[in-house]
Amino acid sequence: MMDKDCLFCKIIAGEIPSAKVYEDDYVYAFKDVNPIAPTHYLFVPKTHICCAKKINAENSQYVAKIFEAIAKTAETEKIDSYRIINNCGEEAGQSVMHLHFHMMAGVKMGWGKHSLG
Ligand code: DGP
Repeated sequence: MMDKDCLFCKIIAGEIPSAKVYEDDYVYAFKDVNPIAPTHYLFVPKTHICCAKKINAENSQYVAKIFEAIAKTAETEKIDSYRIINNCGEEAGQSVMHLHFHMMAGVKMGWGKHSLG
């Protein structure tokens, strides 16, 4: 089910243009408009799920398909090392309320308290 007022549903439907990097029956992926790494893609389910909080037994297949899609994309584009991030909720940095996983690569990444906030 799509949500007619959702930005990413409109991108999936082609109503708003995007730079597609991957697509199958379950998943659409495109370049983040505001990249924070040399490679920065967004992987989204082709159904409206607002956020990780709403993943359940009925829709978790989409999450599995997204991780398959990320692995395929990495293989095709020969991306050996990458980070996958999901922001859930406003304080965690979620700004678009359609479940999405950031795939980022191409830079040495830090880890630890200093990467938050
Ligand atoms: P988050 O902050 O985790 O909700 O990530 C949302 C991301 O979506 C953010 O990195 C910028 C990206 N974004 C927002 N609007 C658009 C858009 O219209 N097109 C594309 N390609 N990316 C967008």
